[in-house]
Amino acid sequence: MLTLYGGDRSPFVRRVAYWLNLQGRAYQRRPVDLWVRDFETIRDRNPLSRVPILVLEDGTSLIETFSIIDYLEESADAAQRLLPAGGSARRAVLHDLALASGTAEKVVALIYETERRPADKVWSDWQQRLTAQAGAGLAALERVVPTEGLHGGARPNGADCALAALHALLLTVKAADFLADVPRLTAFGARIAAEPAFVLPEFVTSGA
Ligand SMILES: N[C@@H](CCC(=O)N[C@@H](CS)C(=O)NCC(=O)O)C(=O)O
Repeated sequence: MLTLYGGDRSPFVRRVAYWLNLQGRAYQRRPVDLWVRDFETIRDRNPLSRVPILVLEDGTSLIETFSIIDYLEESADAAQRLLPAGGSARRAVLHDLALASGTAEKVVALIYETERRPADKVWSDWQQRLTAQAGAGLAALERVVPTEGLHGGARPNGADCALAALHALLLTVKAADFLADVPRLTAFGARIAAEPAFVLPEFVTSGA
């Protein structure tokens, strides 16, 4: 069986988990503590001690969300794929997926800056830069988040996975109230949380 390493606070782990669910793939989940307990032991799966890691049935470890998604798309039947096969339709979904993923990267960096660093070592200029980048990403996403239904229309697509993962992350941020400025994403997040594939009950709620 496939094994997904990482906890539900990580928007990258979440994106992979949603993708697996939507493709109907069986997998087990392994939350990790990257800060203390598993920092060294996880290195034989990813030398960077980073999640997500997807371990295949033959023991191969896949790292980096985009590479994991590439594998899931490439190895799925056409009907299970969450990205259009090619052309402008594929580029459009990948654009919105990348924007949501890049925004999540900035929010994660802000969380590291404000929650991981000792308070007397927080660099406020950097914090402001990250907040501005995340805010600009969110403002751009507000223009592409659907006002009703899903990004993928009748069926969730890869951009829905990235948007849902970003929304879930924003619910946990202490440093800034991003959700106040993104009503469309907020409504979308509430809608998509009702979809069975987007419910991750086994995940721990606080880990990376
Ligand atoms: N570009 C990577 C980012 C993964 C990432 O930053 N994961 C975080 C958890 S949200 C992590 O493992 N952080 C620990 C670290 O970077 O030291 C991907 O998409 O897989």
